[in-house]
Amino acid sequence: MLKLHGFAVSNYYNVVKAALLEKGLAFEEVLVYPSPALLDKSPMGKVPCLETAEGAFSESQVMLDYLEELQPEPRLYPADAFGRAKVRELLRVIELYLELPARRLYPEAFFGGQVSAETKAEVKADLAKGVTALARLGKFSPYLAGDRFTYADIAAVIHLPLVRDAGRRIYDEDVLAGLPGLADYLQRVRERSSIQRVMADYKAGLEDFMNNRGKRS
Ligand SMILES: N[C@@H](CCC(=O)N[C@@H](CS)C(=O)NCC(=O)O)C(=O)O
Repeated sequence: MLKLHGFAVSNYYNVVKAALLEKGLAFEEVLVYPSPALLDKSPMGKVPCLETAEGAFSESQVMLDYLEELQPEPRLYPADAFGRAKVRELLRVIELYLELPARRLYPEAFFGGQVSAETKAEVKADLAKGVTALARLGKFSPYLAGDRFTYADIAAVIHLPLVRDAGRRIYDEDVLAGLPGLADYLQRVRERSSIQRVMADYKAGLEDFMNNRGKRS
C-alpha cells in the first residue's frame, strides 16, 4: 500500500493527501516531521514523501503526476496535452510565485519569529506579481482551469488561504484581493469530501504540531 509521509498541518502534504482521496486510492499516513532522518526517502529532508512498493520519492507535484499515471480515473488533469500543460502551469504559478514567497513570512506570521522589513517589502512585491499572473491564468468558472475539477483546484484551495492568512497577519491586508471571486470559489471547492477530510485532519493535528514545534527545532 502507498504510504504518505508527513504531517496534517503541512500544506504540501495535504495537496497529495487530497489527491489520493480524490483518486480513491488506499494509502497509509505516516506521521513524520521534516528532518535529516528522512533523507533516505526525501533528499531535501522535506515532507511529503511518498513510499511505494518500489521505493520512495519527494516533491508534491511529481506525486500528482505519478498518481495520475497510477490511477487515471477519476482524471485530475485534462485529457489533452495542452490542457494538462495549462493545469501544470497553474500548479507552478501557485507554488513558485505565491506559496514560496509567502513562506518567507511564515516565521513571523505563524510561529512568533521575526521577519525583516526588507523581506516583507520584497515578498509584497513578489506576491503582487504572482497574483497578477494567477488572475491572468485562472478561470474560476467554476474551477480554476475551467469547467472541470483538476489538481490546480486542490493546490489552490490548500495553498491560497495560507498565503492570504500570512498576508493579513504581516500587512494587515488581503494580498489576494486581485483574484476576483476567490471567496466563493474556495467555498465551492471546500465542499468536496476530500477537502473536508483534509481540513478536519489539519485542525486535529494543529495542536500537536504547535506543542511539539519547540522540541523538534
Ligand atoms: N517543493 C516541495 C515543498 C515541500 C515543503 O516545503 N514541505 C515543508 C512542509 S510544508 C517542509 O518539509 N519544510 C521543511 C524544510 O523546508 O526543511 C513539495 O512540493 O513537496
